[in-house]
Amino acid sequence: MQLYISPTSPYARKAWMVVLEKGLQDEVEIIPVNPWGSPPELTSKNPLSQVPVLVTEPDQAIYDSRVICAYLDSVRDEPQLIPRTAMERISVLRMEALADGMSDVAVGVFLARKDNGDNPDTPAIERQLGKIKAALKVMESEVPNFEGKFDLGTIAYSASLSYLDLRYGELQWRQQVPILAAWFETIAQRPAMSTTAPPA
Ligand SMILES: N[C@@H](CCC(=O)N[C@@H](CS)C(=O)NCC(=O)O)C(=O)O
Repeated sequence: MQLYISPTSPYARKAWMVVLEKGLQDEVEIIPVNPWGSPPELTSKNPLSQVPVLVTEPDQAIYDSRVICAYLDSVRDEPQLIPRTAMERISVLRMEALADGMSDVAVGVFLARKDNGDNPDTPAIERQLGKIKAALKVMESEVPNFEGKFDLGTIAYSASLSYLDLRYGELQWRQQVPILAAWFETIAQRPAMSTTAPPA
């Protein structure tokens, strides 16, 4: 299999972390591309020109990151990153939705600020930034439930928080949510986190 990624994409990082946590690294080749340049090798597989894309067979490409993670979790049983029982499964998928939603906002604001040049943030951008703060608070309130758990929900939280470190240093998110920050420090020690870190 081949996983097309961009080193800065939080969605691609989530999928790559799942590859590593599932022990599939020898079966998945990681291929970096620049999705913003709409390279034919990517658009031929995903008309949206977005990463990640997982190619499972010569003519079989899977996207987006949620579908890829669900597929990878089904390739082998252990470790189970998406629980099989209904309510636990929904809880993990809801965490993934919150993390991806925070990434959607963060990536969107990063692009909007580029368009906005040196002008102050517009009210629309400020509203979006408020969503990041609200999402962080919800994530923090859930830390007591994690109890050493490492599943697709916590992988998704890790990937999205790492994107804040990459693009939003000025937000100083750790100061707003110290319990979440302390949890994240323990997660940051995992090899899947260091292997997928974007180049400095
Ligand atoms: N919902 C998608 C979002 C993927 C996404 O937005 N990827 C960005 C990189 S962070 C991308 O490839 N953007 C290029 C573009 O939209 O042209 C997923 O979860 O995979």
